[in-house]
Amino acid sequence: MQYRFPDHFWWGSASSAAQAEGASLQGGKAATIWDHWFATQPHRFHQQVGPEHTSGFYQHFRDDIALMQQLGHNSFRTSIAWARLIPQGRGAVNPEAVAFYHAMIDELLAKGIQPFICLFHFDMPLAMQELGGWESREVIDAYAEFADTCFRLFGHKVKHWFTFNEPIVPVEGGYLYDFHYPNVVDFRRAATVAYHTMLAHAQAVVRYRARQLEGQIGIILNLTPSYPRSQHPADLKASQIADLFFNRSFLDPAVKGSYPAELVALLQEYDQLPACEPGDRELLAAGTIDLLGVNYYQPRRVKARSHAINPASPFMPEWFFDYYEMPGRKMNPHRGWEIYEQGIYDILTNLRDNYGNLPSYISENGMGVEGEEKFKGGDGQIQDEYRIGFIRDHLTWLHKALQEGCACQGYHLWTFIDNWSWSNAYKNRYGFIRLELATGERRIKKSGEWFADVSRRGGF
Ligand code: BGP
Repeated sequence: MQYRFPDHFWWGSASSAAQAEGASLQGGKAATIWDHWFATQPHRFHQQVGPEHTSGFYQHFRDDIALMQQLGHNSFRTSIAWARLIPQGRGAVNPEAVAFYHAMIDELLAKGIQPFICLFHFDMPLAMQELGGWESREVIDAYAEFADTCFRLFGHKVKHWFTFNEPIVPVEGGYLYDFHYPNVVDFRRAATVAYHTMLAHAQAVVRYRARQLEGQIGIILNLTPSYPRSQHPADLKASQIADLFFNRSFLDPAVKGSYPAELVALLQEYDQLPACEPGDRELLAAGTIDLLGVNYYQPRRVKARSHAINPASPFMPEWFFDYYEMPGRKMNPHRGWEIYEQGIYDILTNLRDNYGNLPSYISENGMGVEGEEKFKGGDGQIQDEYRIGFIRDHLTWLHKALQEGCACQGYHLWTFIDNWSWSNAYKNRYGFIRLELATGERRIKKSGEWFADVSRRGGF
């Protein structure tokens, strides 16, 4: 074996409640912003397929968990839907949801699979959005109550908790670039949402620690290294600022308990700072994490801007850099994303050198493929050699990082089974398992068989 991984390495995959459960208005669950947005603007969703059309984990979780066992999983991450557990966002707890999540967690444990549970994966309850979503401090308090309810109900079974998945995405999607509800484009409101999300995160961490449970709490961030076009000072500055906006805006408060001074100064200079209140600073400092989940798909390449900014245009991060297309970059042509395996190593060594080498794991990595049915073999199985290569090459760089002392404890693929992905619906398939939309039939892809073997042998 060329690449052997540590004995207790976490092998598995990740999913989320809204993308897997289905039953989006059943079992006592109330609407999220996704149910609402689809009901009002279905044309914003690929082929007008909405959040009801998932793989149906709510009904099929036992069969699906049996498949996870076949895939050699020793861990699996999903989320608890706030709007299922506490339909109005605060107040009454839904007993059907309590029963469902207990049954799901018990089933995972019975199959030797550690549940990794995230508390917010883009799925704001509509009732909370109506209060202003993350712009409202009331919603922060409601989220902290929800998180504490989860710790009280499931904290003796679940040992790995995550407050948020990719918290920057609802900021970008909902308040900057118009790809999530509520479709606002306004940087200062985006900054408020980002800031309040971290306050909510910190409150949940404080609540978790107060319960003195045996387990760890962390956050999952999509860390996208910012690579400069050249070593010219203007390109370097562009990449440093992109890094401040898109990585350090969440990484620094989560790991160090405070924001980078350069980011605060920059937002102050452009009058974009969100309002702070007494006690915020101390709360953030108390919200540092035990464990970091890293989602990594593709790098961000940038260069100094080549055109002047229209001073009358809205303030945007792109005032400080242009995107850069590197000649000869390796592409996943089925998704239109660059593939740069070394990015995983660069992230982990950065965490080692600049963030105290805190415990981390790769919580999402994966390859989306549009039109994947064209890769079906004669017997109907998806022959996804490209995905095997993708995973293997990323694991090779992860292994190198481990050899050099990085504290990375596992690798989860996005995702277990082809799933509904927000406004992209089923456009890009990512799963170890093929889902036939018409019949609901599940079939392990070639990559799933390969991964099961790697996880059982502890390497390749
Ligand atoms: C990640 C999200 C996932 C999933 C994935 C694939 O950023 O955490 O929820 O959606 O991206 O995205 P897409 O379907 O747009 O390719």
